[in-house]
Amino acid sequence: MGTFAQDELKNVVSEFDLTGKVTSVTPYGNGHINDTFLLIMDQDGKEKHYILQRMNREIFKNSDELMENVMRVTSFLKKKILEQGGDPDRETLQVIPTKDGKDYYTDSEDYGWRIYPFITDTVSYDAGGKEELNKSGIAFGNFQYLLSDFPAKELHETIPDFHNTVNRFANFKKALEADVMGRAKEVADEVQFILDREKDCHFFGNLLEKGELPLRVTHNDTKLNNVLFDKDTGKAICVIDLDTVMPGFAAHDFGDTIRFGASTAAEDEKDLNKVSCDMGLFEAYFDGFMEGCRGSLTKREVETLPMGAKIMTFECGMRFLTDYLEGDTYFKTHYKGQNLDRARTQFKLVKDMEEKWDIMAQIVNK
Ligand code: ADP
Ligand code: GN1
Ligand code: MG
Repeated sequence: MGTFAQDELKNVVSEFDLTGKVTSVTPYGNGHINDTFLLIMDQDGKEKHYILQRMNREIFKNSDELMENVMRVTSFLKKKILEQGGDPDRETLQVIPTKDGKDYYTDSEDYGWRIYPFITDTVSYDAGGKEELNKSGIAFGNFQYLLSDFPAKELHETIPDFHNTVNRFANFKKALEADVMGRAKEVADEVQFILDREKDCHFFGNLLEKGELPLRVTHNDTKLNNVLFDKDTGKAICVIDLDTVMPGFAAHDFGDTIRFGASTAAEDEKDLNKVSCDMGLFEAYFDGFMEGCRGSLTKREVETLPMGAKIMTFECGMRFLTDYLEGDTYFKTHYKGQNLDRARTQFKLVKDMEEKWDIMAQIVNK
């Protein structure tokens, strides 16, 4: 993350409709996209926590549209949660308005900033066991279920072609040909791995064209650390990071958690011997996801879940390698070569999933 002066951060906070005094603003979380801070305020002697975020304007080109989506989705969810007797203060993000009633504040460099109440007594995980995977499956399945009658046409496409794998492949090839950093020579094996699987990129697009799969309102970034767990009950209570809620495939939401959460190692693990896709975690997430979706998935959708896991992992690997070739301009990195390490773990996972194909098919057909 870039460096931010405390005064600058405090000035930003002063633009929002919040009472009290700022106690501290410190970098927070492990997201790869936005600049996220934990904001602690003293409000009449009470300590209150918030999440302050500077939105990534290089990635999300239109903050107005992005925040319009977030407002639409969060108010829709709030209504549904209330109807079901839940607690919207803990089960959905809510947006703190600025003093002049806007959903976000634009600074002098044209960056958009937003504040969410911090959902207290929760924790997010970068790795989990069966219990966490199962619970997060229920949460992401339920998220999709709650949004099943959301008017999808009202959503802006915050990142065009976000999970268009064919497009991601084309972008990868462009980056490879341009080779602006001179890094292509280091990654010949990874390049070949991708080229060998070009036909897989067409899988979901083809099924959509043939009318075999429905488009749903999906989250599109179902990483395990994009769901908050209640510290006391252990339940996954709130799905966060709503920047990419857009029409998509159920299997993509399923697959993206498997890619990250069912891996036996970190996303940037250097020792590939440690990296595999754990079938126990796969099954735990599958069971939770099915429970959360409450029977809303078609038989064909369920059959495509293993492919969702493989394609999301493959696509993410391609995106990491593309970013490495382009000089690490998209994902936040903390050391040189981190995107390459990330790409390698993804390809190791893809290979492992290919070897475990029958087990995955058996689990989803049970
Ligand atoms: P990014 O798009 O960069 O991934 P996120 O919106 O996912 O940013 O936020 C980064 C991290 O901040 C999350 O993984 C989570 O740990 C934490 N976080 C975000 N919003 C909240 C919230 N409202 N309450 C508690 N923690 C939050
Ligand atoms: C990013 O925002 P975050 O860290 O939850 C990315 C995802 C990738 C993921 C890889 C908007 O997710 O698509 O799968 O990194 N989000 C965006 O870890 O590009
Ligand atoms: Mg995130």
